[in-house]
Amino acid sequence: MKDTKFYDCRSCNEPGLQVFLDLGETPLADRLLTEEMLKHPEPLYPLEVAFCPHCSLIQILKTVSPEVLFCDDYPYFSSFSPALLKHSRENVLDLIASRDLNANSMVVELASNDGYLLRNYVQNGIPCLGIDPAEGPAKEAIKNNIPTLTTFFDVELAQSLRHEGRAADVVHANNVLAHVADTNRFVEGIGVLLKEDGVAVIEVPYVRDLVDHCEFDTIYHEHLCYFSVTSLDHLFRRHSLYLNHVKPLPIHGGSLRLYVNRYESVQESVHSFLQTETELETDKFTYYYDFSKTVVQLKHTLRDLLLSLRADGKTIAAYGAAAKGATLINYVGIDSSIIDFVVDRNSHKHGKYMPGKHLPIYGTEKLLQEMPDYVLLLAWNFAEEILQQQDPFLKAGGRFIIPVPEPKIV
Ligand code: DWN
Repeated sequence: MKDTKFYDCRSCNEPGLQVFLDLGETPLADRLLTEEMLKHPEPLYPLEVAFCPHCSLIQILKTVSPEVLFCDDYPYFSSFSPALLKHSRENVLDLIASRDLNANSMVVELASNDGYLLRNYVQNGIPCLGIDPAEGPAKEAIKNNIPTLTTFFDVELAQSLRHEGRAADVVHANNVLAHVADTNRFVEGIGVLLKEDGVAVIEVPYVRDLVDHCEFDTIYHEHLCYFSVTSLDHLFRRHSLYLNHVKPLPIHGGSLRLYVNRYESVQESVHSFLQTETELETDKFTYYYDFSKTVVQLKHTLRDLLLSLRADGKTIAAYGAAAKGATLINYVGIDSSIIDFVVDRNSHKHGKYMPGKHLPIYGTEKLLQEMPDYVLLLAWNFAEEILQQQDPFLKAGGRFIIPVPEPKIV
């Protein structure tokens, strides 16, 4: 087993992390390349995944600096997904009603991206503030009149907001808790920002879904942690915060919506998740070691399928210049000898190249133009929406390959 003595757990700070999966030296998943960048060496970083025997947190060993990861040309804009927009709107409308939010309320979103969620508060006249360090998405939010600070969230910012009288009735933090280099300080900051009776509504990918559906491609350097309810409960209690309710969600391949308060009132939903995780032994190394064997098997099965299709003279493209897609093509070894091009609706990604394998990225209209025989769906988490959208391509005889939990042609 790898020597991890230079790494302590990101949550409990205990030593003794146990590596169960090594995805190899990997490029940054959202560092899409321009023509100019292709002329220079591409930085690669180790991508080893470990289990903490003390608090059960799954985490990667390597920390790539946030300034490098969420740089000014960070390409991810949440609003390119209608399903995500609908999901977020429903969440906001539910909170406005259930917490009687009004013009005297304050809502803060951490990692507010392009205003995909806060737009719903602005439309309902509820004061809100977005915080996101990525310049591109933040600029888009500000352009759409969503108050946004283009910076990282930390305890100091939480304290200054509180002193300015902007303590929050609701703090949203979707797909960011796993991303922060200092997990404990981030959670501490949430506690500072929250009003006494406020609620933090946090969405994170659920590590059980990652294991159950072999979603190994959701492992990349932006995602430092992979949470179970057990590990989350430890994390929040360490900062006198309480995970009082948990709601499973289908978004992003399976996530949890966490309701966290400064007071303890733990509901049955949390007890149920904790009980199930104990029964499944998600607090044991073997649960994750067994998963790693499934990942290796999937790598070979998918690669063999693609190679056999190519050997039969078939043409293959890919859909979704997603971060997860970068992990998948680099770990499985899918290069331009297999995939001719990638398409994506996000125009910020057009004309660029995928990390590592440098596959060119075009608009989705290219599918009907080129009519590849097969399309590898790298954004499989939006399969329903994308297959519906690509019905003309399917009707013209095109087929999609959904790569996880095991390769399936539809
Ligand atoms: O945690 C993160 C997740 C939430 O989003 C971020 N660190 C980075 C990002 O990961 P991802 O790029 O794997 O996320 P998505 O949302 O699964 O990426 C989907 C890609 O597919 C985007 O580039 C948009 C594109 N897309 C498309 O071309 N047509 C998406 C939909 C729904 C579509 O219809």
